[in-house]
Amino acid sequence: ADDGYRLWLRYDQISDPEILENYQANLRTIAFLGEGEIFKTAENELLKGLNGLLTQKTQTVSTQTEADIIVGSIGEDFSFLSTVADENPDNKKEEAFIIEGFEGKTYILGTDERGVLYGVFHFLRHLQLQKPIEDIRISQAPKLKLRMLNHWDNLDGTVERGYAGFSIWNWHQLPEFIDKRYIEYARANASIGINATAVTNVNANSLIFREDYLEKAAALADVFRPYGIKLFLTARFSSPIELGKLATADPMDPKVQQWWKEKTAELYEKIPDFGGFLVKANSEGQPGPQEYGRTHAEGANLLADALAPFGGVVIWRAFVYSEEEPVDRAKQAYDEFMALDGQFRENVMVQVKNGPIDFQPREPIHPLFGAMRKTPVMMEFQVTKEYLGQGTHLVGLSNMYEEILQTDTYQFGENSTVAKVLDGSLTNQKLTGMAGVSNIGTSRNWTGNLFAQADWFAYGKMAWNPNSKSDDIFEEWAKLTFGHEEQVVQTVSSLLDRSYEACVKYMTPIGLHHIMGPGHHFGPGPWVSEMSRADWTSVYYHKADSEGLGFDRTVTGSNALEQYHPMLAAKYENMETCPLPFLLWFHHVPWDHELSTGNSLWMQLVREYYEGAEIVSHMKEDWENLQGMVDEERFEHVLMHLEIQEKEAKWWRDACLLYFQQFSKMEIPADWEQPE
Ligand code: GCW
Repeated sequence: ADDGYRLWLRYDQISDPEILENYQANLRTIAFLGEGEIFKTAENELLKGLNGLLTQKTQTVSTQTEADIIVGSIGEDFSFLSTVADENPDNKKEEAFIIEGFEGKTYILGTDERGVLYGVFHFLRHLQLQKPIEDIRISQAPKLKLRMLNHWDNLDGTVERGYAGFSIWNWHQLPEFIDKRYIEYARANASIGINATAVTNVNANSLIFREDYLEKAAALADVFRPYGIKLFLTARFSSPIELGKLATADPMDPKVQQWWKEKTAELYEKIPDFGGFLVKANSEGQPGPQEYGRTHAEGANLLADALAPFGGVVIWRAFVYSEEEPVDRAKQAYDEFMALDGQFRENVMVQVKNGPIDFQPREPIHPLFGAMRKTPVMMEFQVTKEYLGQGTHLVGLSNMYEEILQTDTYQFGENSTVAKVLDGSLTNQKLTGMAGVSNIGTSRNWTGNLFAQADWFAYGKMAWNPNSKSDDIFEEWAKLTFGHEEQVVQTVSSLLDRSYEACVKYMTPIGLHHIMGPGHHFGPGPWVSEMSRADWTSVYYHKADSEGLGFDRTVTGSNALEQYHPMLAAKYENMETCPLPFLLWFHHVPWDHELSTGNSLWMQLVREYYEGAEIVSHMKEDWENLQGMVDEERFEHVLMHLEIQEKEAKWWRDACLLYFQQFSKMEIPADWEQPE
């Protein structure tokens, strides 16, 4: 047993004897026609994978004629393959691959080394999934260029909002000691197409730029490079003061500009393929250009100018909110950034969280998607689950990713989904990308909660192709992780599929948000807290009173709605027609108001809280039925978490309903029909 350490890369022998026999006969020899560090990784991975999946040892041969599998570059030599010959534009993009069966041989070809590596991992998955290889014909290119993880890992080993133990980066022992985990980490990421990582927290420490730390970072970059992964670091805006001993960090000060130029040059000397800086500035107390009366654009451009000669990029986060009491925190990022569109250098990307508040179980899309169009806008998704049960609850995030990515922004006419905005096709952006806040830690299975591995996997898939379907991802992950037994696959997929909606219902149904306990953000806390700032207490967000519940963001309230395209705003602006999942996000609704379901708001709230908790009980029962079909270790691991989740879903339900009942003064009828 490995406690789940192997993730989805479990190359155990193919279980179906017929399929195994077929693979054995057709995959005996490989010709590797290429070279380079990443190509070599692809070679090793393919051999390692095949030697696990098959009983025979795969032989390497030097000529195509002798080979069953040919690994190389897409090019004219292979124009006899339909995937090469056809005018598929994807075949010319960077990092693309094709896999095709032709006259008894299998071809795995890439446009570049990374493409080959991704093709190899895809092919191995194809075999793990026990799919036929005869007529295999796959052609893929990533839709987004930067597919990135953001670690909120501090240099002292703690992880902000991390629920899987401590940071896997052992800064103390780097650069000499290279933990095997770093390699396994790079490999797991490469297997799902992730090509960049920022290893330090956005609440950054300027120490990372000290020479000894740069050596440590360079050692990590060396480990990641053969897997096609670029290293990024987070930059603390005040570093010139803290590290450079300058009196200011003002972006207009020539000494400050010089400091960043020199620091960046030093970085590239140590890490020639360094990706760039990820920055959180003027948000939650972090230093930034506004302290000097400068804008986000002026701050970002300072770093962009330092990086430009080396081809690096600045990723500037739009997650900002001020210390002053805001009218509506949901509006601030749009207000600050829209005015700056067009003022950023070419090598700046703005990274926007999926929703306008902060990684809530469910949020409408962030209004900046599609609105900001002269600047490349990047998605920031959460993979860790700060407000979604953290390391304890089973909540498949893929459905949330899909819901957001498939939402229509209407910014370029109908069907301009967030996915299309991100891939640059609507905005003509050259830089495109997605970031996921990592859920990885020192826990033996990487993510603490075993099912959280599925979120890491799904994130990679969505970054590769934002039009991916969660249902496919769930089934694939289930098979790769737990094998092919039908009931197991069905149950695992269905747990992932039902869990997101269940969580939204037992935590924040009908558009409620940010009613978690203050600070830790785990359990329920809709009541007034002792926190000093108005927007740090839940009552700010739910606005419960004797009249009703919900945050009025229409014209009669904060009018955050006006930040959306009028066609999207029109969907939400009317209380009668606003989709239920967003009703209390945009409206203050009277308790006895009759909703489209025929229930009063109060009864709908009761129903959804009960339904959410009920689904978790069913999930637990379904899992229990797998006893004996899943190895005991993982079976117990998941069961214990589900038991906690069942208890806590009821805690959420009861705490929130009892709290809101003080305002609604309405009963839960004794004879009401509880959801099944
Ligand atoms: O959700 C909030 C978290 C902070 C986090 C911040 C951010 C890294 O509570 O812990 O800080 O978001 O995204 O910057």
